Amino acid sequence: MLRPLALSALLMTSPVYAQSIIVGLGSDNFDDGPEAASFLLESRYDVFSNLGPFELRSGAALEVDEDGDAWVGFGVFANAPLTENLDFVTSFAPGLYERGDGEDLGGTVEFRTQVGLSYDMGKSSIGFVVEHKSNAGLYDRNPGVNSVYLTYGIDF
Ligand SMILES: [Ca+2]
Repeated sequence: MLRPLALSALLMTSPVYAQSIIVGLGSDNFDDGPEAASFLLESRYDVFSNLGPFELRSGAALEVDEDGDAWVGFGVFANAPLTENLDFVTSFAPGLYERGDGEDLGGTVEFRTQVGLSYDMGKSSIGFVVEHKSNAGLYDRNPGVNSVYLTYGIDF
């Protein structure tokens, strides 16, 4: 079920559509175990609005980890400058989770919330994000899972 969605996410991350692409390497379930190496791929589109100090962008995200768990989502990404080059970043994205051999998160719909920092290097950026996935009680079981990523972004 997730394969067409994953393919769509990959197409959406095409430079033809995206303003920037972010790749990340990290750890799924780093705090609770079993931990798994995880890969992140995201796209960001143009700023569609501002909210206080935040620039708001829409974007797509795909995560696949070592134990075969996958999540794909689409949501809102916000960043606010802390210094000339350093941004506070946060995002919220509803998504779909397909369990491999890892955590049973309770069901397919899982919401991802991120906070982190991003350092702007002109046409690229490096960052660090911590994230939490939860189904917000849609299912009987909702253990949630936390992940961390180091990220590298390229602007087009
Ligand atoms: Ca996992």
